[in-house]
Amino acid sequence: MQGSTMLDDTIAAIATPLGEGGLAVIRLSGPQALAIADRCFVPAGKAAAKPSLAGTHTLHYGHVMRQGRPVDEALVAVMRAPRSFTRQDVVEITCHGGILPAKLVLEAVLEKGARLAEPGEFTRRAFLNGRLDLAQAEAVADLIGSRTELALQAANEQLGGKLSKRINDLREQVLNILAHLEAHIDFPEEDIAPDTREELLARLERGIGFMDELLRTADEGQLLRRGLRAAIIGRPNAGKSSLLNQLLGRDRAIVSAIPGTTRDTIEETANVRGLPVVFIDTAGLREAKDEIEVEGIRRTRQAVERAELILHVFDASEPLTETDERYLRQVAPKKRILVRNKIDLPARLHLPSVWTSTTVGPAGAAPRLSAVLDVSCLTGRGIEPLKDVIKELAWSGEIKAEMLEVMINARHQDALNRARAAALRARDALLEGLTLELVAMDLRIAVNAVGEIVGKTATEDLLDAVFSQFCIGK
Ligand SMILES: Nc1nc2c(ncn2[C@@H]2O[C@H](COP(=O)(O)OP(=O)(O)O)[C@@H](O)[C@H]2O)c(=O)[nH]1
Ligand SMILES: [Mg+2]
Repeated sequence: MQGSTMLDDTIAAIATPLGEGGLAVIRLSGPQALAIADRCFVPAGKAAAKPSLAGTHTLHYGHVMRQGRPVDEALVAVMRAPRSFTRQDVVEITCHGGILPAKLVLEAVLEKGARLAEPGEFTRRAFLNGRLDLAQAEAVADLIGSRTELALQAANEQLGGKLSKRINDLREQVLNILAHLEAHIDFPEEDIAPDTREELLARLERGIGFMDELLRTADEGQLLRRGLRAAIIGRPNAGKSSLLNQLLGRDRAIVSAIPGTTRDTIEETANVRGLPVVFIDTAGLREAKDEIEVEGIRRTRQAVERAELILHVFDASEPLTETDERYLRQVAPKKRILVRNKIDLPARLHLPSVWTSTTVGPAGAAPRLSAVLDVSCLTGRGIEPLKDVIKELAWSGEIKAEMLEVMINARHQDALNRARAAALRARDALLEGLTLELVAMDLRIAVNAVGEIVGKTATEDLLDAVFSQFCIGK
């Protein structure tokens, strides 16, 4: 069971990634944190204080002991409640960063009475003790997972409470309207005055308008968090692997003149004008000659299906082939960039205009944005303009600072959509002069849904869903 209802026990976990490194940190939180540290840590020096006697925010050198033997030398940091991340007593033991030292230090504290923490349980305690709201807690995970500085900036804004403030304001607004209505429900003989009704409607409209504004940041918020998926496709030898290497700025994929060198899909994230873009170098969609290739092609198909952007690479020194055209047709419904590679060589490629005009799709299908660019993966020419186009197609318009402040995630989007639907129903009911009870009911749904975002109205299930996505030790 998650620790939400049992803040009275003491949890422990390794807070650093598993593996060999310079240092590892084992974190403890709970009423017994200091007592447990006393039982397994021997401070060096005669005058040294035990953790339970140490002042808050102090650091102590000594040895972690287990079954009478020293496990490792360590630095112990003591942070007393409420001045800690969880607002409980927290002890952080920094030891050598091997898998075994970290594991044995953890064993030692578990043997002395701590319980192994669940994923995200430290942050969950910070939330339950009012140190962070739910949107801020999620920002901690975003911060850890951020892959570009822009994503980091957005996570920091959310952690600082910018989104939470706006959500709380919105909730206040709707609550206010609700309070007004409820006053009228309590005195049904006094019918709601027409100008009051107008005023409430106007306020409700403003609230809905604000929800719309927030909802518009959802796509970009997703993009910053998980990155845009861009599949690099094209016939063998067109220069797909060379393009991946150019976009990453390093040699990641094997480049060779032998067709079919790339048999598996390779995924790498690059920072493109501040956006994390996951590039997928594919094995090509040609007919397979052996089993490995069959699997490679299956993965390519999957990569293409999941991609939000296609980079279709052509060899500009060769005429268009039947294979090129087949690919063109296959990915026609997708947002794509046609990349004419090898422009350092004499040009022999002619791309029919049906494929190069910007919004053409196959008959019946929705037209999709596309662009055509010339590059040379040999000289690097055209790579920077290509990055500009990728950014433009992924993120229309400028990346504005105030947008970063409120970049909502999928959970917020879902809650806001429910809030918006309820607010619209309330507005229509008010317009149609339906009973105020009905209006109030929908407004209450809206208030609760908005409250979910910051965790004001949060069920155990919701908390489990949010915190289970964290790593252990966070
Ligand atoms: N001249 C020239 N050769 C290139 C260029 N890009 C790639 N090549 C060569 O084309 C061949 C195939 O490249 P590769 O990236 O492995 O193609 P893939 O099969 O599509 O992944 C290699 O010999 C590359 O050196 C380019 O811009 N100019
Ligand atoms: Mg390749």
